[in-house]
Amino acid sequence: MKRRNFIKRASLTGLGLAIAPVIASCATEEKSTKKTVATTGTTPVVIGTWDVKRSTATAWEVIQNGGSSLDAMEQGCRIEEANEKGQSVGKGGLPDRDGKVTLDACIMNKDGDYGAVVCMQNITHAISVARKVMEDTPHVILAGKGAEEFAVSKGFKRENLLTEASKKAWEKWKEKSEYKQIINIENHDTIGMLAIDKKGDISGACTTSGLAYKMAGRVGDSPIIGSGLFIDNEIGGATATGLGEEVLKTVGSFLIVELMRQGKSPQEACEEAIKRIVDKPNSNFKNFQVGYIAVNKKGETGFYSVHKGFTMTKYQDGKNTSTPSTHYINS
Ligand code: SD4
Repeated sequence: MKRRNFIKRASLTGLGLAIAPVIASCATEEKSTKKTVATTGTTPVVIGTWDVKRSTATAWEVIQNGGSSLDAMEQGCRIEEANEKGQSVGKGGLPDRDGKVTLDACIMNKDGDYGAVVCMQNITHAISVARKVMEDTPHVILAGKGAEEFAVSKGFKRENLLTEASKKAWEKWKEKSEYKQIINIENHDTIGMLAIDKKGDISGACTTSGLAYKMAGRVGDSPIIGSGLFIDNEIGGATATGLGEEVLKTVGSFLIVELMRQGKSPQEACEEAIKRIVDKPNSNFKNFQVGYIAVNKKGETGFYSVHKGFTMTKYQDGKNTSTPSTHYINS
């Protein structure tokens, strides 16, 4: 039954009296949701997880030249994917426990479209393959061999992603083969990026080689919509880094966007999402890191993590800066 007809019929009965306040409050809620949406006057902004100034600068330039936030996200992530020194993204990423580098990535545009690859080998620019999945296939996720073959069919070159440095690190790890979560306190890791372009449109992207020495076939939060990344062009976007299992279990990025929809600032929403993780029964949060960054439609940003050591890079008003995050554990 259409809402208008339902209201009309309900008002002919006693039920009408009972539900009138409910309908009225829904209408107010609808109004107040819309109030949080600023559609004009947004200044462009680019943010990224960790110290990724080269990526944010690249994305910023795309936007300054009139490019879309989607192009900016792809170009920004490609910088880190090609950076062999970064051992958690693209080429040079640390392998799984069998010595294979497997990549996860996703991208999301202003229209709520999304594309991802999971557990893909031998292709450096996972983010660009994810974009092709979004734009050139009827699907949203391609995995493993299928993703790799799709990439090759689109002209991507197969490459060995295991660099000498990452191979050495893996060989050293194999001496003990001890698997424990590493709290990422170095200033570089999985890259998640969010941007608003000159038209005020928001896009996001996230790319990673996942956790070092993970089990073969393991997929983290980074390529999963709502967990590693979520965009709602009316509200804002969020992306995550850290122990993906914990982000997945709380659908962290979607949660942050929904909290912003309810009126929370990006900072408050990131803090609440971290709190959901640490407040879980038997949460082992002293032993893992999770960090979130978020932006709302007005271009306001927020970031927060469980532990010290997380940073966010932001390019806005012509300035490219990395800032240490505030964190839940204060020791
Ligand atoms: C994952 N979230 O695969 C990624 C890894 C990461 O900082 O972000 N590390 O779980």
